[in-house]
Amino acid sequence: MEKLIITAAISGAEVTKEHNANVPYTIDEVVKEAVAAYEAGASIIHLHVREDDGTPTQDKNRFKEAIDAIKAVCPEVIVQPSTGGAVGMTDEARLQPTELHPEMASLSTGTANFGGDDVFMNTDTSIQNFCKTFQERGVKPEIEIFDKGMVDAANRYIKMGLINTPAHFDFVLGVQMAGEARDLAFLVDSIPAGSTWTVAGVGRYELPLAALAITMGGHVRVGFEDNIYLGKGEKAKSNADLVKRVADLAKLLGREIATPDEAREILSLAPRK
Ligand code: KMH
Ligand code: ZN
Repeated sequence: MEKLIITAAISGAEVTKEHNANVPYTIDEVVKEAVAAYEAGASIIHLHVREDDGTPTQDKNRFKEAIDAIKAVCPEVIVQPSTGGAVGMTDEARLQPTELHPEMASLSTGTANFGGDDVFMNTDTSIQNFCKTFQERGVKPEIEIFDKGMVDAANRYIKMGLINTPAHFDFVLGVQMAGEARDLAFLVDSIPAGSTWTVAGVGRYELPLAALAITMGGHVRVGFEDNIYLGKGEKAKSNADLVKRVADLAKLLGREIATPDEAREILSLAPRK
């Protein structure tokens, strides 16, 4: 089985210091969390950025500042900016980090309910525009899947030539679609042969889905964006705690951890210059 890629989604846009005081807002906090996650075994940092007061932003200068600061300490790590941003942001705002030509960025292929009145909106027109922008800027999408219809949509965009293959999927389970074993199996069975996939289990789904992905040959995303707890009522002190737990589990199950350069090979990204 190929080595395991661990992604650390260190900050998110919706989780706050009120939920867990260790959620990073400032550039220094972001770097500290990214470096600790990398040292614990993460090869990809899925990145949202905030103003110092915690307000989510897609400002490309803030992304550049964060990415440059992370790369100054960990030149090898893959930084994957979000183009989901926060609920309610415009497409124009959300696409800003792709102007920096990152190796990868997240791209959702459908709309999802985020609880209450919050809707993470992605119309067909928007998605096609996102896909074209990714292609023009040479950015590989991590296709963020919140339910099965989004896989079907992604498969249509692939057929239309709007998403290059081999594609890479991230199944974010426990927001809209549940995260039981059968849900993951259904999704994995629905993506094109030759694709790679990772799973981000939200809340209580994080650890069981990580165990499944490790044994099924997929990859794993963890971090404060998805889950702030290590155990019932026990808040993680750092994203590194959550990464380390997956790395330990992988070791126990006999799966080696990929370095960022090995992750680049697995994901068909260009080798690092
Ligand atoms: N914060 C959500 C509105 C992504 O990063 O691409 C969108 C999100 C998905 O987190
Ligand atoms: Zn995200």
